[in-house]
Amino acid sequence: MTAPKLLHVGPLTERFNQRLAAEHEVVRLWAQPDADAFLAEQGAAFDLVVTSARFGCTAAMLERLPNVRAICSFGVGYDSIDITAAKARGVQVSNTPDVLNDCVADLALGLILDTARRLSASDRFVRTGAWVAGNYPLGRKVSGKRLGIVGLGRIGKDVARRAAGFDMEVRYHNRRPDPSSPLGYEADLKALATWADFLVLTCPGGAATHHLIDAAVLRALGPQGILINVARGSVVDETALVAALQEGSLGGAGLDVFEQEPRVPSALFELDNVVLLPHVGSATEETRLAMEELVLANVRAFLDKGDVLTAV
Ligand code: 8YV
Repeated sequence: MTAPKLLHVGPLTERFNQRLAAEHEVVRLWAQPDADAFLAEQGAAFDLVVTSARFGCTAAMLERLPNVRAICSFGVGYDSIDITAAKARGVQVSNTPDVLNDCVADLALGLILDTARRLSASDRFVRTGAWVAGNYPLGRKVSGKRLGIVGLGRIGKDVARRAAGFDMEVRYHNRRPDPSSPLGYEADLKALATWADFLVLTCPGGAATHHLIDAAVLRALGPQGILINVARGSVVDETALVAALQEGSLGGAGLDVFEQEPRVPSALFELDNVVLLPHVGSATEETRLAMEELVLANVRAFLDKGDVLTAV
């Protein structure tokens, strides 16, 4: 019997790329001179796809991989993978849930503190020598404020737990109330935004949440309100966000994700009440290693026992 063949869509760390290739027969799609031509000619040879939230796996790609039976992805979000196409063909899909909850929740709190207390902006103030000419303007208090969470999943709950340490009052919006949560539920997203000082997005990306945060929600959050996005750029209407920040109808924003990564609207570079991060929610040594281990464990479990460990 020939060894199962893995298609590795896009590079992760060199450590991961090498470990995967040491354990399995792997072809690196990104190393092919013409990926489309390669898939058209050789796609039928592959049994399993290894990808990530960034590189995904579209229905068109899956069509060129008629013998693939599993997609193992690095990352918790799977909006870049065509789950419907995969399920229709009986292809298993795994992601890397839970191991990144702490780091993404930590980063959400970091963005709350940074936008409200202007950490990055006041660091720039010191570095550029502006301090000698006068004091930095006042920021806004975090402790005791109202925190609205959009998407109370595993990461949202970890944000809520951390916020309790800052004596924050927390309410959330989901499509349906979560009976396991003691937190206050708000069925109306605009009402949550009106109530909240900080609105933190921890919902999945994809069609169901596309532009959920539109001009009306931003207006409801208001000129003192701060939007924090550690979810997906697609959840926010970025054009409306830029306009709200420019006209001052929104107080500030802490953003780890954008609609067209790695492109960030240059209008945001001009605004000091905005903190811009390059999608680093899970990007710590510890968490990325745990995510890598979980992808490898999913691949092994599928090849040895026929089922991935953490199916989406
Ligand atoms: C990673 C992420 O940056 O887990 C996710 O869904 O967005 C991040 O943890 C991403 O997986 C890298 O491709």
